[in-house]
Amino acid sequence: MRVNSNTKVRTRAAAGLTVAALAAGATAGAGPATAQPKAAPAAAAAADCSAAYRIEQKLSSGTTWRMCWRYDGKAGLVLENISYQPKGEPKPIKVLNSARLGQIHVPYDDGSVEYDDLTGFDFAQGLMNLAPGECPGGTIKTVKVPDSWNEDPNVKGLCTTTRSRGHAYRMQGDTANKVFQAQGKDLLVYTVNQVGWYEYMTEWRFQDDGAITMNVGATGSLSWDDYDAGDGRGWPIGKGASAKATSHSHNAFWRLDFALDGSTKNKVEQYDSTVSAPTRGQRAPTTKTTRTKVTKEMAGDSKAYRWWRMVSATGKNKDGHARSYEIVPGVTTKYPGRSYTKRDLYVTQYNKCELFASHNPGNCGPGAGKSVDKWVNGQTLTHPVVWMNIGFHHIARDEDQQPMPVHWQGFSIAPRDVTAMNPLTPAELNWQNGHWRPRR
Ligand SMILES: [Cu+2]
Repeated sequence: MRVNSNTKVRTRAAAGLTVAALAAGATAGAGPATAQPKAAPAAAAAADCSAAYRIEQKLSSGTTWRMCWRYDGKAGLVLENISYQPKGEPKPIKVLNSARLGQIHVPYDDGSVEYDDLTGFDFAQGLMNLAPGECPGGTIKTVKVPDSWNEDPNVKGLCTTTRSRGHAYRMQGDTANKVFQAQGKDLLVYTVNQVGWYEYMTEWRFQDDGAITMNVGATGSLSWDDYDAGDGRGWPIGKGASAKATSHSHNAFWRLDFALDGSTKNKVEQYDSTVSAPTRGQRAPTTKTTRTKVTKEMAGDSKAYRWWRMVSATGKNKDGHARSYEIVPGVTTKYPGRSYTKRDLYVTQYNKCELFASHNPGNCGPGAGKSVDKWVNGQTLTHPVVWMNIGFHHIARDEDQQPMPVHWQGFSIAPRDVTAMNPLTPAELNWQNGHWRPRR
C-alpha cells in the first residue's frame, strides 16, 4: 500500500514550525536522505532507449513524435531526446534533449508557509496509479518510483494517448464544395502526482503541427487545514463566512534543454515591436519589430509585443531558413515575493547541477546559489537552457469542492520555420509556397 496521504498531508496548524521542520517531518521514515541529486543515467544522451522507456506515436495526420521517458526521484516525469517528424521529412528532427518540471512553489497569502513541492514535499513520491478510464484510448505504463516508500515501487502512472484538438486548418477551395480542412491530433503524455491534499497533473501535449504544450493542472482537494484565513487573505467556503480557505499561489517552473537538429548550441533571440501613431502622410499607425540577440544568460519578462525563440545552430528548412522554436508564454500571475519568481523567463548556460528553479538540492559550486535567478550571472550562452515561470493565484471559490475542478497553467513552444510550409499541407496545395500566383 502506498503511504496514506494523511501521513504526509500539509499542515500549517503547528504554529512556529518552520518550513524546514515541516519538510523534515514529511520525509521522516522515507528511507535514505536524498540531499544530492542523482547523476543522470549515462544513457540519457544516447540516441535511443529501451522499448519500455520509449514513446513513439505516429498521429493519423502523418506526424510522428518520438521520445524517451524516465522518472526522477524529485522532478517526476522527465522526457528526453524528443523529436518531431512531420510527413515529408525524411528523418526525425530533434527538438529537445530534456523537458521536465523545474519546481512548483506554493506560498500562502498569509505568510504562514510556502512549499517547494518538487524538492521538499515529495511530489515524485506521490505518483498515483491511473485507472484505465483516465487514459482513454491510450496506454498506461508502469513507473518504478526511485527510493519508493512503498513495498512495491511500481505505479501504473504514465499515460500516453492521443486526442483530437479540433480544426488544424480550414480553407475554402475554388468551389463551394471543395473545402480543405483537417482535424488536428495530439499525443498526450501525463502523470498525476499527489502532494498533500492536492493532485497535480503534469501534461505534455505534442501536436501534429509541431507545437508542444506543457501544462500543470491542480486538482484533488483544497487543503483541509487552511480554513482560517484573515480578511483579504482568503475566501469563505461553506455556509456563512466562518471557514475562509487561505489564498495562495502555485508558481510552476519548467526546464527545457533544447537540442534543435541535435545540437545544443542554439541561439536565443528576443523580438519586440513598438507601435507608433501615424505621422504626416501615413494613413495608419506603424509597427516596427526589432530583434535582439541574447548572447549571455538572461532573466526576462513577458509583455505584449515581445517573444523569444531558440534558433537551430545547424538546421535549415527546405526554404533555407534557420529552424527555430518560438516560446509562447501562457497566462501568468507573476509572484513578486521571491527572487526566483520575479521574472517570467530565465535562460541559463547548461549546468548539469542546475535542475530546480528554487531549493536546488545539488551543491553547484561555491557561491552558486540555490535558485535560477542566481544562475543568471553573465555567462555566455553556448548551450542555453530555458526556464519558464507561470504563476496562478488561487483564491478558492465554492465550486472548488469537491473534488476541486482542475485549474491549468502552462505554455507552449511552437515551430517557426522548422518546415518550409504547414507540416499538414495537403498534397494538392504544396506548390503554394512563397509569393505564389494562382494557376489558371
Ligand atoms: Cu490552489
